[in-house]
Amino acid sequence: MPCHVYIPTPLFLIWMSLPEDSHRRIILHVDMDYFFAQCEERERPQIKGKPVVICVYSARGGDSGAVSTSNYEARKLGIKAGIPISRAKKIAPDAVFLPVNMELYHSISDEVMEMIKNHCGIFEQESVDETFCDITGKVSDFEEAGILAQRIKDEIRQKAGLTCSAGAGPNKLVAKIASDFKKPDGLTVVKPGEVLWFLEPLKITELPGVGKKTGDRLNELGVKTIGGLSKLSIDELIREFGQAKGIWLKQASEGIDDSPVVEREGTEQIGRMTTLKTDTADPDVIIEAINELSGDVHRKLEARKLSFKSVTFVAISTDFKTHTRTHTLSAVAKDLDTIKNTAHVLAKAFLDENPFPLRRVGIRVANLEEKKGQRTLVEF
Ligand code: DGT
Ligand code: CA
Ligand code: CA
Repeated sequence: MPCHVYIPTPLFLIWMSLPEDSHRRIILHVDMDYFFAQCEERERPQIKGKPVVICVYSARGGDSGAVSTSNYEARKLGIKAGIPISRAKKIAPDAVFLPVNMELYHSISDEVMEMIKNHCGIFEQESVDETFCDITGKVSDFEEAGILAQRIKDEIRQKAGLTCSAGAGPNKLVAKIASDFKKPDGLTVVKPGEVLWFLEPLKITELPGVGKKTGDRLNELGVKTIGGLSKLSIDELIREFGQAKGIWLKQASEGIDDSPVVEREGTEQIGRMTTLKTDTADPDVIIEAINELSGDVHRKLEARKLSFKSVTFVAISTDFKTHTRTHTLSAVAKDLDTIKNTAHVLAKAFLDENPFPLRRVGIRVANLEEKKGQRTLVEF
């Protein structure tokens, strides 16, 4: 027969529970809003307010291909990632349709990720527009996590002119779901004690890793929400989905996730771009811009103790077309002069061939390695 006896918690028990608390993590996830489309809006302010659709055209020509993403004006009309371009054009013939420009999105991504990284402890970029940060060592509680997240959002808005959505939680799983909770321009902080309450009403497909197949099977079992999923027994889940997935689903439904935020070294490239004060084909103006950009890129390399093996000059002409010229060195290098001099040669060669005005220029270094290169000579 169970008997309930009130036992006041002795002080030493509260003290004993502290070491466990100190293992608590505070994880932040930042995801840029309608990223490709927002980058295009920043580049062309005149299209803001209109539906904007970013298209991946297939090799078949015409309008064959799919929508990569769209801004919120286009989403309201039903134009979403993955639908055929031809369908999007039927829905909104007057929308702004643009081809993907990865060069632009990567350079803006570098710009934003650098800002976030400067605020974070451990930083793990997950894709072109999102990142995890372990900020346990940077803030003392979830209140402060919210303040830090707001500061990062403000900086991205002021310096890059872009909005993003952020989520903070006790692990990566909860932080990621939280960043998606209010979009666009959202900020959601989920404290450890609120995790179950937060997850309970959400659709199972909100769990990253639950795709259509698992979602459909769970629906057949009568499960629609994460709360509903948490009520299935571990045995039932293992029977349905196998050992590994069954255990994962059980834990995820309870907001449990121990995966660490892991710094990824040697991201493939580091780049910087700038918009020229006026559209120009003047080599002197372009060389001056290159010198400034090279300095920025070099500082980023130094900060991460990386060397590089290739240098790219990027030019965006007034018709928004992106042109690139790359040179691969015969050995890794790490110095500013190699970046600058290589970029000068590439830019001059490009301008000789293409004497039209440029709107934006950029520098990118790639094939990054942990620093060991000593070369200072430019080789062509
Ligand atoms: P959001 O985060 O809901 O405000 O909107 P997005 O557009 O940022 O969506 P997200 O975070 O899933 O994806 C980031 C970028 O990745 C997006 O701007 C375009 C690209 N992307 C997303 N889904 C697809 C897709 O199905 N196909 C292609 N080609 N690109 C995609
Ligand atoms: Ca996004
Ligand atoms: Ca994303």
